[in-house]
Amino acid sequence: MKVDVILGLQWGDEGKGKIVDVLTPKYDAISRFQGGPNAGHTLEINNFKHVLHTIPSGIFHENKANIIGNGVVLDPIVFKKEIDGILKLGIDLHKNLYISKKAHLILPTHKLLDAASEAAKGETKIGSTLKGIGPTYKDKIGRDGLRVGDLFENFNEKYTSRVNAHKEMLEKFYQFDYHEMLVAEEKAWMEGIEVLKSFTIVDSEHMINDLLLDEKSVLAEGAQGTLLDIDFGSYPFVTSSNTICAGACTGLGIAPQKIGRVYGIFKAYCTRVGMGPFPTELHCETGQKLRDAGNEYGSTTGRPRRCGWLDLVALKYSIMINGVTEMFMMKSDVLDDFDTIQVCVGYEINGEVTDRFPFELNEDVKPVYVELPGWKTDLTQLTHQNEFPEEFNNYIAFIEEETGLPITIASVGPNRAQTIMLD
Ligand code: 2SA
Ligand code: MG
Repeated sequence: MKVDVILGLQWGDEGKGKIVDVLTPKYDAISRFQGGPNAGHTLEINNFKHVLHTIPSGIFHENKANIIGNGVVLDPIVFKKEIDGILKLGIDLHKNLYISKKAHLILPTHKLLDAASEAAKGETKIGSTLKGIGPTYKDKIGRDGLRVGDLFENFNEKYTSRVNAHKEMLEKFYQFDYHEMLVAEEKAWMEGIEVLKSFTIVDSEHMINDLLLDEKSVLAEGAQGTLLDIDFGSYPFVTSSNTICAGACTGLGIAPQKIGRVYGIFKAYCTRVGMGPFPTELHCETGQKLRDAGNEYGSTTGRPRRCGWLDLVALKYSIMINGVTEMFMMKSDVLDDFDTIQVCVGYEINGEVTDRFPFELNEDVKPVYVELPGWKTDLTQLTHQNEFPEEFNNYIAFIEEETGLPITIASVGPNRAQTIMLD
């Protein structure tokens, strides 16, 4: 068996949580391979909305293994809150949640370093979610990180040594006053690790490869999106992990030939939360209309998301980097009320039009649009492809033709039921 991967082709918030939940019945195990509580995966079940940050989106189905892989960075405070929230729904995850020994821990001081670093950048800040993601991955790559597996041996010593080093940085480098914040955070953190330790901590790379040998199917759930990838995103306005398909190999410990299908998820338009370039962004009323219709506010931080038209230059780049095999188009219904819809098919850079994603997306990059007629129909009530208005079919066909890939799911609303399979 192989691992199928599901990932975002834009700047995150494409609707991965919903789709993982829809696909879960087909899989035996669901795993997260990168990122941390900067992710907000929203699931809406029977009109009840739940946002997950660290835990894989398969948990609302029984008898599925949910695995937090080695590539993830885990904050015990957020983890405990998530577990408590799910427990309130009557679901105890102790039997079907597994955590990699090699996943790195977000320490309370990592979050303070994130805040200090963003404050020091001023105008040039990244727009981080301030969950400590960057500083934790910095320590991981700098070979100074603490892992879940470290909780069981001489932990206090290791913890104190790391935290002291961070304190020195906060004081000397950033002149950041952390004392009060740290006291409160440390208490919650220590409570969090007790909850964490009550779960099954595993060698997740062995677990996943054993599952494959046993003919079990595994779905790898990406977080954020391809255009936020540390290598291929709009650096430095990116997150600190590999959000792309290759990240599933390193973040789970599976070989490239064990990757099966690669599901690429995109929204029928574009959004971005945080700073950084966004060629098709709309600063006008149309952008606000998209934000209102799509309820585009960050599910982790509540920040308004920037909105714009679909960008096929960026989408094709993401497809290439990930080796996408099929696409799912999300939030199609958000475009229900537009007379015309624009799609970016090229970038004009210094008078020349290209469809290649450039090294830098600066103000010289001007989107070239094709205008398509809107469908002016309420898609949310539809249940089958044969009910689609002609203009919506044309929109799908246009994207398929431009990208050379099939769109196999069109989502027309937040509920599980509003997921239409296409022939
Ligand atoms: P970070 O927190 O240091 O990784 O932030 C670096 C950049 O990555 C962006 N980023 C995200 N973009 C979209 N969605 C994300 N998750 C949340 C959501 C975000 C929220 O689902 O809505 O609630 O605000 C996410 N996480 C990180 C971030 O905006 C920076 O541009
Ligand atoms: Mg999100």
